[in-house]
Amino acid sequence: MNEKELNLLDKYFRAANYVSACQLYLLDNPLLKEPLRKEHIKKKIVGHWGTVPAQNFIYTHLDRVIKKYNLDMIYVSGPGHGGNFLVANTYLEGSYTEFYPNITEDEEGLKKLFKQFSFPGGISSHAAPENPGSIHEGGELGYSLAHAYGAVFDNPNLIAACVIGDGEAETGPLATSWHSNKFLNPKTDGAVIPILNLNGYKISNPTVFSRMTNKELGSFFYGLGYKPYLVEGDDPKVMHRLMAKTMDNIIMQIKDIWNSARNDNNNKMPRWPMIILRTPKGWTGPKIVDGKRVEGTFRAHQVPISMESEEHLKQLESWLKSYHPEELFDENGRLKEEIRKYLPKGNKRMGATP
Ligand SMILES: Cc1ncc(C[n+]2csc(CCOP(=O)(O)OP(=O)(O)O)c2C)c(N)n1
Repeated sequence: MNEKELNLLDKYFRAANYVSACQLYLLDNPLLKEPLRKEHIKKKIVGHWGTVPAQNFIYTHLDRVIKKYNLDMIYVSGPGHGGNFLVANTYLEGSYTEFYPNITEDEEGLKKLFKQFSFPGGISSHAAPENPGSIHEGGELGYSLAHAYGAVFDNPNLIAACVIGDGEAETGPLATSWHSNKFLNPKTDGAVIPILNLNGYKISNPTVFSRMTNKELGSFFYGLGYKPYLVEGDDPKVMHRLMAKTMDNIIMQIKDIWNSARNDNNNKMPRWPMIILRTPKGWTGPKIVDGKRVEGTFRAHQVPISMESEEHLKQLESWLKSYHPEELFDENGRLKEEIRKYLPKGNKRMGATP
């Protein structure tokens, strides 16, 4: 991947993080053209941040391979409680505005998008059915992987990317769903890419998987019949390279498995690839608030800054500005053309798949 592509990926990732974070907090001043004031902020802030940046990262990289390999792909979000991530990505790719023409792709539209999130008369904080691209709400944890496999049975060209929280992975339904790989027929079914987002916490507790070493995790998933790939780190630039390489590798393997079963009559059960994405909870968010660590801890699960003091207002402003919205949106508040060009078009967008 050359430097230009890396920068574009990172710009899209920053835009998705910005639009996700702003939905939690902002009533007005959507592009931070003015200094942030109290009246720009919602009175009651409700929603999730911890799971959001990793899902934005995943969406960014799925878009990259959808475009590169012309794939039909859907996104299933186990931690659908971070619904602001799905709203952000479908808004940036344009599918949101096609369903909701009042949420325009400009400054006024951004303002409405931010205000409506988890707000009276607005939209749910989860990946609710009215959100384009949502075929799985989250909410009650445990069913993402079963839904993803169900979606690709008898759907031979579809790939379901399924993000599984390490907390969700502790539920009974999810723990048994890993075995669905044994029912997948590469001749007649599509493929699932399970992506375990190992951010270490389930609300206020550490997860069981977070107590396991990478080697143990690798052996565990190998034993379940998968070929696990570890993508671990917290430096976005390094992570973009690692994830892009891993995704390329995985897509090539899926194509090989399909080809071997469909054209060479190979009847052996394949070892399907999966990803273990080990990133800090609330990645790229506030590092320390009120003297306590937030990024990479359980405190990042819901709202990382509670907005009770002047100091919090300054912290929120500097966090949002760290994504540099002025580099991502044009003067009218539309995602810059150079970034839009990078995204899949029409039915290939995950918010618009038939
Ligand atoms: C069956 C079920 N049990 C408990 C909860 C409450 N709950 C909501 S989010 C959450 C933690 C989820 O952790 P994880 O899946 O790792 O997601 P993330 O850390 O990425 O937010 C829990 C326990 C729930 N929604 N559903």
